[in-house]
Amino acid sequence: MKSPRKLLMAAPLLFLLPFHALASPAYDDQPARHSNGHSCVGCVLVVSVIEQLAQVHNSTVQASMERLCSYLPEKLLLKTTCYLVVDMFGPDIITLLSMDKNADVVCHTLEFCKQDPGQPLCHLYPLPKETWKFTLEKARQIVKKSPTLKYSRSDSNICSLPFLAKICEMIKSAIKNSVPFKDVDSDKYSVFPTLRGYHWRGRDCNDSNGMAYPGRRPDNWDIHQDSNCNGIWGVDPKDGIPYEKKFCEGSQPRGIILLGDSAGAHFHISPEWITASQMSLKSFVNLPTAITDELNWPQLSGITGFLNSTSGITEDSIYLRLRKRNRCNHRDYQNISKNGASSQNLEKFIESLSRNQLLDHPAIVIYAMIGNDVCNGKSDSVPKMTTPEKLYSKVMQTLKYLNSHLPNGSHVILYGLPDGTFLWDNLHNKYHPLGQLNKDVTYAHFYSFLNCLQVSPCQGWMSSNETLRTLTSQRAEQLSNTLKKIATRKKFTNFNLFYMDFDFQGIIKEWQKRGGQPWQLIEPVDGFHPNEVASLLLADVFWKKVQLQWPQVLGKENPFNSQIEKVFGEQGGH
Ligand SMILES: [Ca+2]
Ligand SMILES: [Ca+2]
Ligand SMILES: [Ca+2]
Repeated sequence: MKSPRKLLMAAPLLFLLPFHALASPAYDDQPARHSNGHSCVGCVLVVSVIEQLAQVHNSTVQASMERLCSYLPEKLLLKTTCYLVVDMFGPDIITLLSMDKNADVVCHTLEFCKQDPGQPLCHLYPLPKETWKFTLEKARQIVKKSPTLKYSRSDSNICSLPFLAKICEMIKSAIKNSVPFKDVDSDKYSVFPTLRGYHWRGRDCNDSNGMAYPGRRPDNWDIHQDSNCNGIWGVDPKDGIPYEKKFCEGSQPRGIILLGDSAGAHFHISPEWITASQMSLKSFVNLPTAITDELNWPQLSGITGFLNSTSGITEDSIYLRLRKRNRCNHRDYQNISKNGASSQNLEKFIESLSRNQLLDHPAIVIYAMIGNDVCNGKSDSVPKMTTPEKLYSKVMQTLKYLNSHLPNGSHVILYGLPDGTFLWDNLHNKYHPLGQLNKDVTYAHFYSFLNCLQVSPCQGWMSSNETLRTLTSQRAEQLSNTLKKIATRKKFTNFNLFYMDFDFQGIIKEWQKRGGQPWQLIEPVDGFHPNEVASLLLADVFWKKVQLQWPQVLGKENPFNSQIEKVFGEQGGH
């Protein structure tokens, strides 16, 4: 009987995805020594939440598990899967938790966490008072007697489960190709939001016509139909002039394209999903959307976001600013980002970028591989970092690709890497969302748990080892200097090239001026990514700098903006 094991794997799947994504196994050609690292993190998260829900509601573990399942939406079969898992594994978890075993012990007993020979013991919570070996053996004895644990313990692929197969395929295909799952006319633009749909690039206004898509030069001035999806088409009955010609000709429309990593795609795990004290039915409403966007929220990102910020900050994304500057730019955005992306693997998905050199408007391309060239989860982190030489050759390759694909008159801006030492400095002694209830898990604990399992998104900066943090920052600086050198020395025929520092220190100062604290700019669950506020503040710094130094990049303000608004309203929205 193999399926129960798979079912149990399915629930943590929700929580595993992020860590999978962070550690970028898709690009990992060397299998991690702790092959079960992600399962271990997922198990510890889920069991912690169950334990804390029981504590918050002063309920039994059984009731707490049912409560958690009842909160989950039915979409993607989340609720059903949860109940199946409880049926199969609830009894063991109940037995262990009611004997005061913590999540680490439970997950080691159930073998989601394993201590490989010669490897350290990985745990999130403080170790039990009795020796670990004794505690674990006792727990295993108890579970052995349990009738429910007579299944195969071999690791299996959850995607082989019939009811998860389809979801898995959808997610896998979207992740692999970075092109929309639903795209009838195959122009890489979709009418469906997630699975690389319009959350990632402008919505297709005609999904049965591959020659109608955002960013193209209007076909015959869009007299009969909107060929570039900017919502502007038809003829002004007063003078017989096509609106697209009247409002957009000479306005130099342009799109915004991001080549980025998880930070650019706005990776975000909602703290509500793991905070027992605030958990309710509302907490998981957005989980299915997030899962089908690879736990990214590009629709709220600083570069290509088009929705109003959820954080109360009033700064707009770069895309919204370009649209405001020239309404002819409506829907012309592409977020070509991937979790785990770096200069070294961009070539594997750059072809998902859509720009026709002859038919489309020029674009502003932002190259922002801000971490993964120095960040990895390996315990010997430094030798795995990209060298300046390797960076140079891959970035030149990328730029040559862009030069042969971007319309003439485009602009490319290379972003430098930040100095990530602010992560440890600002977070290490703060409580992680899982540790807030009982004041037992700080970010220092959380980081060391991920490092131990070798699934950390950035061993180099998320480490108590100051020498390692300094080395990581030094390499990041060298890589930034290499990018700067390329930008000042190299010329390309179809675009101008610029370099910009990734000024995290600058936005920290700006945030402090507004009365905020630096730690409030970092994603609370992963303790690594810039959050929505940081992303929008960075966009603000970016915009102001470009406006001041290279205004030609942004193009002119379109004097017809208010008329476009009058005739076309929201231009078909996003
Ligand atoms: Ca399409
Ligand atoms: Ca189309
Ligand atoms: Ca149009």
